[in-house]
Amino acid sequence: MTQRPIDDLCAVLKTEFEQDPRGKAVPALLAAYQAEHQDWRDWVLWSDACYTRNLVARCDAFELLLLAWSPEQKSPIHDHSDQNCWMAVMEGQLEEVHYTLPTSAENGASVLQQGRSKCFDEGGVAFIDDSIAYHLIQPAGGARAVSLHLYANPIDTCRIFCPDTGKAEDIPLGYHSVRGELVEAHSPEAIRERFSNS
Ligand code: CSS
Ligand code: FE2
Repeated sequence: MTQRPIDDLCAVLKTEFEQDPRGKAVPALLAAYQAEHQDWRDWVLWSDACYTRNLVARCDAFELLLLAWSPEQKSPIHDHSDQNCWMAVMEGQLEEVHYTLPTSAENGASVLQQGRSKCFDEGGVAFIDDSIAYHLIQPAGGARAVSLHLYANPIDTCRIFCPDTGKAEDIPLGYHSVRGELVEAHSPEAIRERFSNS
């Protein structure tokens, strides 16, 4: 694999997680990469059907993905499988809406409560984990957007929630491409195998 600035970022992130599993330096590292480099653009794919998930790198400690959002393409409300999630805005603007799941008094049913909404501009870095909230992400301002997501550890499945009933469902998280190559069918095992020596 050719070494690119985004690979240098991965190497630095690896060292960072070895030294500090909480990843204190991650927001600054992602912001500095966004400010200085453009090579990520080669690996961003667009789809009319949904936002795309494009894998950059994966190891035991983390995975790094580029997500490409056309206007109107929002994520479902979802959790992060007990992992940490950082999101750096590479292009455009993204809105994050928080949701919490209190148990209602009536027959134990759970309804989602909408929390704060926040817009992140180019260069901004968001952080979330399940103790903070669940969330949905969508591009803001009617323009497309690209974000760089760091999940520590990698997330292969997450829970998504119906906004009206709070009903949860587990879904697999696939990749549309890996380092610029389209992936037809995603298998977590195949991806793990491919990145096992990186
Ligand atoms: N968690 C979503 C994006 S919003 S953080 C995903 O990885 O598809
Ligand atoms: Fe998320």
